[in-house]
Amino acid sequence: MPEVERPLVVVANRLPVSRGPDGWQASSGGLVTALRPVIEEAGGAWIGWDDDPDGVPSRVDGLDCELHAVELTVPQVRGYYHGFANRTLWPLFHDLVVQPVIDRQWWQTYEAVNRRFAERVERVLQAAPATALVWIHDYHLMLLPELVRQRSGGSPIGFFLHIPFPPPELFARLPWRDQLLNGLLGADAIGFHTAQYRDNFIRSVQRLFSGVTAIGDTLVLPDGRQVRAVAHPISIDADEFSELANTDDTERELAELCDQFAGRKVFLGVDRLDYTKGIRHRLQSLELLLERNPQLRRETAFVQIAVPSRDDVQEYRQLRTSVETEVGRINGRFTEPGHDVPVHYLYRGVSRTALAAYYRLADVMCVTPLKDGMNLVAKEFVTVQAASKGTGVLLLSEFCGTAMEFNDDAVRTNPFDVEGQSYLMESVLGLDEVERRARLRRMAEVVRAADVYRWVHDELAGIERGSLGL
Ligand code: GDG
Repeated sequence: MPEVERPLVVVANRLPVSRGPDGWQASSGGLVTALRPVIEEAGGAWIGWDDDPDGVPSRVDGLDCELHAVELTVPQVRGYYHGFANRTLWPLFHDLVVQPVIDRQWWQTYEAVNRRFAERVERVLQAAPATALVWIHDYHLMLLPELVRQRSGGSPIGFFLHIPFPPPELFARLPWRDQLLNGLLGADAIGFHTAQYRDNFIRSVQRLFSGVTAIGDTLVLPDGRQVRAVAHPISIDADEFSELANTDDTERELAELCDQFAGRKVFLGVDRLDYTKGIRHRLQSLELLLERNPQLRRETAFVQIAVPSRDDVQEYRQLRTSVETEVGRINGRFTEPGHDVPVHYLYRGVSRTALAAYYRLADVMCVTPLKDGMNLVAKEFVTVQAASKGTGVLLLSEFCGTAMEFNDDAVRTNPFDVEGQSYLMESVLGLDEVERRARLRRMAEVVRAADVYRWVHDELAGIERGSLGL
């Protein structure tokens, strides 16, 4: 556990709670799990946007943390969230996989909402029992570090970006590039998943601001203040996933799936339905694979879990239509009379137990994003497979953060090369079992050695050090 004695104030777009059939509960993600011990030790608060019509409670069972909901109007949500965050920043920061929309009204709303968050942070800090550490998350709140600095009374401020930071040539296309950099530079430490994203950020600062010096991972601003830009890869709770791999419930779900897919090799995809995840390219590769190999039409199954995401945004609705058209075409072309369809498409999330069972079932896990900050699905898969002595292969895009950590133990793919990817899908089926296990073991060791607890520790310690100018 990190040696943090200060109260912690986390600021993120969303609060870490959701309303289920039995009332409000803490979210099950790795970030919340990893922060729980820190918050319980030193006290803490979480500030985030509340979109529940009846409001969010100030505490929920199982999470010893004050919840502070920021209410936003419908036009604010439209401009700040659906607009600037998800249609301008998201595509720009994912290497223009689709074209970002530049809209001045959205930008003004983004600024206004960041100010609203800053006012709330100020109020929470004033009520805190001691100088708190403020930890701000993600691209929705890039102006917040500087706004908080102006009002914080000396609190250490950290920012973590969960998505890639683009190369300076792409970032420079944004009309408000200087304002965003200035906002981020209000932090004492800025965290990125990889050294490459951090270097992109440092190069952008140097390209756009004169008088900033970079010494290693420290930026010295013209007024002498120092800001650290660090690479801290996010991860998962490896113990939790290792346990989940072998519970009775997981075994039960797995037994059902094994019956359903008996005698077939299973390819698996698990993603939010997002155009960055490479789902269409993956399906096109599958189509080529089945076109070339008629026997595989009966001998393989492709399961795609597509978790609904951002369906208020036009590009996401279009993506859903094209993915579903693709699935229909493949099944229409290749389903043989008396046999199951080749593609099983689930447009929904599944329970964590079912997810673990699918990870165990998969012979080939396809994590093939066109661009992805890290990708936790890949880390979860290798952890579950290694814990259950599986022999699954990870087909991993070279354009995600996880690829930097797994090196050649994952089978690397370039998802833009649809045909090349289809040959890889074919060849991985022939990989030797001993070799597969050894690869899984090594990848699972990488995940265990740098799990989400380590990430929280490194981040918080880095923010403390940054605030002391060390
Ligand atoms: C962003 C960045 C970065 C998925 N399907 C189900 C389900 N999931 C869970 C997975 C995993 C999480 O959702 C997805 O995390 P990813 O990292 O893969 O992707 P993003 O949602 O795009 O996350 C990404 C991440 O932030 C963290 O910084 O790695 O690059 O884009 O944990 O398990 N969970 C359940 N059912 C599902 O069907 N229960």
